[in-house]
Amino acid sequence: MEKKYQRIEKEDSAVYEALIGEEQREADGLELIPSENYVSQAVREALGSVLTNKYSEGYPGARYYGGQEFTDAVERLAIERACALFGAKFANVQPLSGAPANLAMYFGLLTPGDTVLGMDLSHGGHLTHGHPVTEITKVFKFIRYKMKNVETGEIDYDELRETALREKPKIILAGFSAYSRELAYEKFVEIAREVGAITVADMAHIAGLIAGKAVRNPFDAGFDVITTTTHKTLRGPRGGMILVRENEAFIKKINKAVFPGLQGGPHMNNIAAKAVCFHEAQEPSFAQYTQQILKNAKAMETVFREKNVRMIGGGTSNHLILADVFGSLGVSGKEAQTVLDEVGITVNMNAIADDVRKPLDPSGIRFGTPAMTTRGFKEEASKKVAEIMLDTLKHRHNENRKKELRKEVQDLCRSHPVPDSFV
Ligand code: DSN
Repeated sequence: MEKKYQRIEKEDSAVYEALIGEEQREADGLELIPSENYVSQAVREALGSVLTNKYSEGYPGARYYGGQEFTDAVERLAIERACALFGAKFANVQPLSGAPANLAMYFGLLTPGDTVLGMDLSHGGHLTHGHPVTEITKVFKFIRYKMKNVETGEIDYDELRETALREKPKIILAGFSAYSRELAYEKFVEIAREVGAITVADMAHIAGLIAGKAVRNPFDAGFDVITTTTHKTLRGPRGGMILVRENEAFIKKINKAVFPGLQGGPHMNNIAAKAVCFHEAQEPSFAQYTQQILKNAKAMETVFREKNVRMIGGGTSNHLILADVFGSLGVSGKEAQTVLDEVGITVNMNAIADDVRKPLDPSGIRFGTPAMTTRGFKEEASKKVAEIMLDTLKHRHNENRKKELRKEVQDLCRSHPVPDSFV
């Protein structure tokens, strides 16, 4: 195998050691954080390209600095491919990540003081959907909807409608970072039309699943805007994006909010990597990959159900599972995360709906299948991983058993090496 990071090794040993350490960690451990994935070598080449040298404030054909023939070409490609992939008329590919994409969407579409109706964080929403700790809540008013039934994951659409009729939000926001079921997008659109709100879906977690048609596209139900990251199920570089289904006035306002409103020069190396990832996501093999993500999550669900572990939403219809390990196994989310790390399985502790425990030591763990599916895991191996997880939690005080389980994880990793190409 070609030796990696040769120049860094020669010139900067401290950084080299960190890079090699992370290479090893990713190869020898199982990554189950549902928002993480492995990118292709092609995406990494774009990220490491000369485009990192260039300032390109503005948009293709309308930049503030010279020398833009190649940056324009690459950003146009990224926009065209994003639009084709998601059925959008317009795209802004400059947001640096998901949080900046949501900020730009809010500032583009709202006036200070306006109201946004989004999903409660503890019921699966996201910090950027108006959690009180975020600065954006000083500018806009955020109100919440929740699940009606935590055991099925059903959203309380009646309450959502009543709240919308009473509070007259300007945006109704669908989307989540810890919710395992599909949303009834039509209901959001119906309620939004009744109150004159714009519909926005933050699909950061499921963008790849939508691109691969493994789950529904909110645009098909009439959503106006989608915000997303590009590095989760979509398997691209760390970055963000905003898509507009058809309203030209919306994209004009969003473009102004991204630049010059909130950001400076776009990261053109990153935009090139987004273009590469969108190209990869157009391949038929990508659709198969996204179907397999769902099959693997279902396989893990089966094991957790057989062992009577409570799953918020009752299981999964997407790539992730949120398990109430404290309620079912008497082990807190933090302890579960730590002990799973010891055997080489990375998950994250996560609050469950209306959690009585604290965010830094909640009741749940959140895990998912995008990264392991990239490594070629199928249903049987996924079940094995779920069994190892539960075995580890059960024997968390037994050092010998944990050593054996660590070995099993390593064997699984060695038989499923991280690939570097997907086309
Ligand atoms: N940190 C991401 C996640 O893990 O879901 C979202 O911001």
